[in-house]
Amino acid sequence: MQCAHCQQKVIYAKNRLCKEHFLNFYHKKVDHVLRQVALEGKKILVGVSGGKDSASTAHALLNAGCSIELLYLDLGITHYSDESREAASHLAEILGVPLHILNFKKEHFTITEANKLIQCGKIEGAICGTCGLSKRFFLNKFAFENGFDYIATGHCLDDELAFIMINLKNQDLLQLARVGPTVRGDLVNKLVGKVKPLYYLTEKENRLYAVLNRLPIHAGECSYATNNTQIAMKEMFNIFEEKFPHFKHNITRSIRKLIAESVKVEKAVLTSCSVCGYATTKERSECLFCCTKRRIGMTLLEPKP
Ligand code: Q46
Ligand code: ZN
Ligand code: ZN
Repeated sequence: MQCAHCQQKVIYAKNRLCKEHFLNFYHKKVDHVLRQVALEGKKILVGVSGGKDSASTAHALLNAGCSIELLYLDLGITHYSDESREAASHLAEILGVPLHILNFKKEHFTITEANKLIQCGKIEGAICGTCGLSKRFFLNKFAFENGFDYIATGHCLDDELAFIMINLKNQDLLQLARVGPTVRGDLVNKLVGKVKPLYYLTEKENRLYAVLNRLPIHAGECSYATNNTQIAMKEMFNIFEEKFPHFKHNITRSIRKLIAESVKVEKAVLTSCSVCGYATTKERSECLFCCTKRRIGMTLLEPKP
């Protein structure tokens, strides 16, 4: 099949694009997000996981002329963390940018330790919730302490749609106010601004971008992914997308419009956590992360029967 714009062979069938036109299409989608934030001359921290989405984020930001450094969070998940850390190191080498590594084992608890406590009923919650909370906390803390202006993550259209659907399922309309490609920083409350450069791109497009640019990626999955609601939802959306092209894009756009028109959210009043000094809501003197850390810490110290 021939490209819709030139004589070259198609490599992306959905939009009938050759390699060159696919890369143009991809960079335009990234530019669309970057135009919404002024990143020129700003110091950007990219959270990398060793996977295709964050690797593509780092590459696309460099291509757009941004100044980036990478942060890899070592979650301490047996095998998975070692292999993904290697991919992240290789990526930093290829891109020629600094890589920082923050080890959960040194900071508090590993995700493997937390999961054991959840499995035997010593602490409540789902492991992916604890993992996500810890990742967000450390990404922000590291960026704030090291003077970064923005945090960039590999969140893409699939993540956004899954986030929307989970909150609709849970009837948590207030959470829906968090959708969108950028979040403004609030340095008084030690919150660094966030940007999702791949917001308008799908995981499939990110995988193709990573392959075309020969980016080192770790394709293995975390051993706890089978319990991840987001991943289960994404698999269903892929079936819809196959049957109804642009399903993900159109549904996300429609829901964002509905949210903008109907969900009125009062901005939460923030204050400092009494333990770590980072942001928490005025109703909760200890932030959610410190509360989780304290519960896990207390459980680990409990004497064995
Ligand atoms: S790393 Fe962490 Fe994921 Fe593993 S424990 Fe769940 S959230 S599945 S993207
Ligand atoms: Zn072409
Ligand atoms: Zn705290």
